[in-house]
Amino acid sequence: MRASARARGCAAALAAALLSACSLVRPLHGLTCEPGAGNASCLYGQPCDASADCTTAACTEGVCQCPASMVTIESSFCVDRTEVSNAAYRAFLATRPDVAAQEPFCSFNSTFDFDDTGPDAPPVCTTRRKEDEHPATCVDWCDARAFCKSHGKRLCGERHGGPLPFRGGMAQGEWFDACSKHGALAHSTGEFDALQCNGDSTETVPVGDDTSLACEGGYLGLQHMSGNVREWEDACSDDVGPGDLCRTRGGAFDSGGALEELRCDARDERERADTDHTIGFRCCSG
Ligand SMILES: [Ca+2]
Ligand SMILES: [Ca+2]
Repeated sequence: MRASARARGCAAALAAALLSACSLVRPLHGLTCEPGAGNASCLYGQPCDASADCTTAACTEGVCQCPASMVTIESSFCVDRTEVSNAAYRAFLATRPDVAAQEPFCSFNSTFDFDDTGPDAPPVCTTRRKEDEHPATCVDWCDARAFCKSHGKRLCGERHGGPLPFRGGMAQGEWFDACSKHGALAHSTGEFDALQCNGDSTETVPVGDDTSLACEGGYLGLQHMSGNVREWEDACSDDVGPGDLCRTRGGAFDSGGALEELRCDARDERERADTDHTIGFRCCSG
């Protein structure tokens, strides 16, 4: 039964011409798809027994697919429909995630909490929009990484995972591909849509949901890739610690409507430990 389910899943994947073979090796991890191993070794379209088998973070009817809360990009990988919300981030905090489980370059990060209270919090963070539906801001790069990891996802970076070269071209990687519809769009909405997107204001707007199509694009279902909050990406200058520079993408509400800042290929560098009311994130998988 299980073997035949696998066979069906594999056949479906092949029939859809999603991937060249069911034994495809994950490019960056050297893993071969092993349904049932629970080691996130199977790519989009490959067979699976459980979601833990999939790099996409979801196994549906025996095939690795993108979760409903993500958009499928070119039958290859998955990107969160929206920026991560305060509600989602608070749910993560409620699980009491362990800060000791971070990589050495994040060992400085002693808390995953929002940096919006107490005497050391940046003033702009103490006044950030904290409602459930607004984006999670005032979290550093390591906080964002840990959140994504807790969901079987990752910060968007190289296709199928791993960091992008910090000094490499900006027109590459999962986040850019999603925002630009694989290079076809300058902004996620094509021409920047100043009415629908939040690129010239004083605060965030809600991240959006299935009933709100505000600032939708590059691919259908994605929202606020241009503007609202700039988004942490897995692209850092070094693997040392809090002072490493890491990229953010897409511009934010404080971009003053500057089209150059809001482009899919715009670069904005912030320190890994930086927290700001203009910086949020979303996750990728697959
Ligand atoms: Ca932190
Ligand atoms: Ca954004």
